[in-house]
Amino acid sequence: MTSLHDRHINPLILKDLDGANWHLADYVKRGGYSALRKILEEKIPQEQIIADLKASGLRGRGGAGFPTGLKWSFMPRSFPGQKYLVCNTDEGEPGTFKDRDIIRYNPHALIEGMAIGAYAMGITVGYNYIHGEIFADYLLFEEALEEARAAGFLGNNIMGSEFSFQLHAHHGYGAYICGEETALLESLEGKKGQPRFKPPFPASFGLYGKPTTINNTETFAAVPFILNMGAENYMALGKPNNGGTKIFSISGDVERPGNYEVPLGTPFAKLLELAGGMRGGKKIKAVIPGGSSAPVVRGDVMMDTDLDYDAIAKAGSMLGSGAVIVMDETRCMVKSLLRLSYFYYEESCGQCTPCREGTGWLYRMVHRIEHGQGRPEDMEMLLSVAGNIAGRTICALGDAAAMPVQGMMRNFRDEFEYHIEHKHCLVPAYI
Ligand code: L3W
Ligand code: SF4
Repeated sequence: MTSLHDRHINPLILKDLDGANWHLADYVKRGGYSALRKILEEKIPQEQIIADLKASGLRGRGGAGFPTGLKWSFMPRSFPGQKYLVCNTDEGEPGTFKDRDIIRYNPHALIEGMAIGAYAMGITVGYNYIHGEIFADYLLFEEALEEARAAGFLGNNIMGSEFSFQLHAHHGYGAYICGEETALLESLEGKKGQPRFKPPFPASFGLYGKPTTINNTETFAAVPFILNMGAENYMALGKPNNGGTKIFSISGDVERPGNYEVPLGTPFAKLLELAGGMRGGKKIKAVIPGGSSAPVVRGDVMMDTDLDYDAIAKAGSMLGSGAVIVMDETRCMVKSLLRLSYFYYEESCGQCTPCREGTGWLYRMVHRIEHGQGRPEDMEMLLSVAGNIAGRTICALGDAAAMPVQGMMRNFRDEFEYHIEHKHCLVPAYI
């Protein structure tokens, strides 16, 4: 799936891309590296850049929505040893496919954003950890890094200034859990990718135990645009607490799945319209608005919901990474949950008992309901197991496995009960 269409609204990162214009010269023609140049030429103070990011309202685009300016302010500027900057391009959340398009079509926006971050936090070394299953994009990103080094935008004394920043790419091997920030750091250190207890957060104990700032690809890529257009103008694109634009990866039963960059606060109905509407004119049944970890929302509720952190939370779910999975009236919710439950069972790293055992338990229960062997007590048991995973694990994968179950029980309980009672599906297509 690609973003190579022009059905965006006020796009920044995905504007005017054609698949061939990802090179440095094209990016410079689009105004690229001017934010970094201005910072270095005018010696803009580090605190000013962080203040601008805070004013822009930019929130982490990887899933948690943590305020970026605040995160950057955690980096101890006077720390005597090595500090690191890390980009998380380990995009593995089912439904999410935006970050690969950024490194594929606009890699220099990410490189410039990371260089600005490194300057603002006084960091000299950075890594971009790229998902193992997009190896061709990793190779392209390596090419973009070479272009930036050759032009003096990376390396020693960038653009003749005193600022030096070495940026390297690293590819993983496709494990979902390596997208969790501390598992990513373990993997980058060459160890098994298993999450660490937090706190301490990477801000104080990160890569090789040193202070580290980790942001998502889209977060870094937005930075040059924010500084060029001004923090207030960026904020004004969205709405308070939800500044700027967001790339939504829309998939499922829509006519034109793909990546659409729109202002935060855009109605879901408008995004669906950009994506060509429901495939074959079918009726909308359900939407998972923020990647597979987010609870499902009923289609009619979603049609009245705006795409921003607060509105989606009000609808009982989360904006997450912006992966919008649309399901039409022919979709069986039991079958959908079966697929999701298998994913988390398969991807659990196995460190914590509630997640390691609970994800398998959830999967086996949904499997028997789907296959006509469900028992009436399974309904409460599903909720009980999910409730005993959520909040009791080292990392968010436990919560991510529990939330889809809780969302399905809240919104489509009748479908599960029907499966158990009649031993087949309520949806005509599956009978
Ligand atoms: C210093 C503190 N730093 C928090 C930092 C923390 C992290 C960020 C957010 O999960 C979510 C998850 C998935 N001092 C701090 C602090 N930080 N308090 O802020 O932290 P946190 O713990 O809220 O979230 P997280 O562990 O980063 C991320 C959800 O995203 N998700 C997953 C998406 C997957 C992808 C992908 O495949 N690309 O994006 C989808 O919704 O469930 O809730 O940096 O260190 N006091
Ligand atoms: Fe591993 Fe699951 Fe525990 Fe996360 S919650 S550390 S994935 S076992």
